[in-house]
Amino acid sequence: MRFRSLSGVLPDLLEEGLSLSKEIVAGEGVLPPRPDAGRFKEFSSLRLRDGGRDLEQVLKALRQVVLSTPSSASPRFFNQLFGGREPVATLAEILTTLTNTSMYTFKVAGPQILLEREVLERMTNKAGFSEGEGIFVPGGSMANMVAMVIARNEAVVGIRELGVGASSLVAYTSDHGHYSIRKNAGLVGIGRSNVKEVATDDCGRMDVADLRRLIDEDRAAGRLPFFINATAGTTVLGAFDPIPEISRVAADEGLWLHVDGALGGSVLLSDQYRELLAGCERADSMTWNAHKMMGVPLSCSVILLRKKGLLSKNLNESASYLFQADEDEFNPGTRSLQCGRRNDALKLWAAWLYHGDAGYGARIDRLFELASHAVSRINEDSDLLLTATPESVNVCFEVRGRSSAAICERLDSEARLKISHGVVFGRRIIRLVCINPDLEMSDIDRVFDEIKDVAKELPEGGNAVE
Ligand code: ABU
Repeated sequence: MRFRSLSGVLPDLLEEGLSLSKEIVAGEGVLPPRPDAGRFKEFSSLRLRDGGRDLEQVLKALRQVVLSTPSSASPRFFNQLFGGREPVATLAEILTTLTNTSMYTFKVAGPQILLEREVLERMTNKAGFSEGEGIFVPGGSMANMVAMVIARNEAVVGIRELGVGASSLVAYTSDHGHYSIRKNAGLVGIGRSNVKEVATDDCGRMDVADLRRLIDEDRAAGRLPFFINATAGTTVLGAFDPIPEISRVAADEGLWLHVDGALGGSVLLSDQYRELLAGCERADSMTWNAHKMMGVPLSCSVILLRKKGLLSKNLNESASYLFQADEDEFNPGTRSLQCGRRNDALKLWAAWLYHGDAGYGARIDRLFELASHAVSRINEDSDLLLTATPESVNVCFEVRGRSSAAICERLDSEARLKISHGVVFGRRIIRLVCINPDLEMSDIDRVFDEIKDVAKELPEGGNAVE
């Protein structure tokens, strides 16, 4: 009864939701105080119990939680590789929840399948995979995993049916590549220790001579190289591996080339910066996260394949209870990682429909402008030390003589900035991610003002990491 009576109040709940949403947006200029994780159990109104609660209590609890959650659209949020808010995509995401479909069949999802195809076709074309295909997956790590699985299956005949057995497959990624490459190797039977880390140059780009050396070494030892991951936008420095040179190695050696463009895939939309991904059309697969530089709500990730048919060949299963109508072409469940699959396409399609390639290109260019302003601020301040000349939107630096970790921790605990630190070249650095195009240069200036303010109050500290 309780469930039935509730369905009639949805319009009222949506009104409440709208009012709360406006409150969230209005309050984004400041960050909420950092909650004390250890005190959660003290908030009895948030605890689950045998009986339910009335709607008033639930709305109050929701309000409490949401308003104390940091918003990644805040001008004080620089912590991750996403930030800001794309309004049209946000609306589409809310509507996605209301239609609450699953993207496995045309029968169930109808026009959403066609929109997904439209978006994927645009993305495969942008990547230069004119005869390719793609599918939405839950995040860049999963996109990288699909690529690794397909590469593995293509490398060893029968492996999908018989298992990995005693094959000694080896994958390569740079020492600045994303951790998902190693993690996925552990998940799909390759083995984490069979991911070789290739050295990088002083901008964080893969050293191709070292890649060749490692492959030769592995072949001489009787191992089976099969997969190279080239990163387009490394997690900390935002560096782009040299895809043209890496693709020559892949071609010479007969290896699968994957481009992890989770962060940097979107530069394909910019006339000014597309060159960073030159050669990606020669890759076999590419990860592209639209929830990063394209600003679409999390998550919005695709895996793109140069050759059509590989997704179905490597992921299809028959399910007579599910695939009952329409051609497989219109039933993406025959080529997806998941069975039930949320609709991540509508929000991207809606935002792209609004901005077009041109609007998105301007967005990407703006992010680079913000990053360039940050670099100027660092270069003109003798207290600050730039880690490397950034290739894209991540700007890494240190405050001389002060611990980067302590600075970030103090800024977070005082709810002044959300900004993270990382380790590159044996030093712990602050990573400023310029991913929100709505920011002004003054927002970037404030980052440095806050950082210097906090640094003054901290004792001397170093950033060398063993
Ligand atoms: N996959 C993205 C890594 C998280 C971050 O540094 O924002």
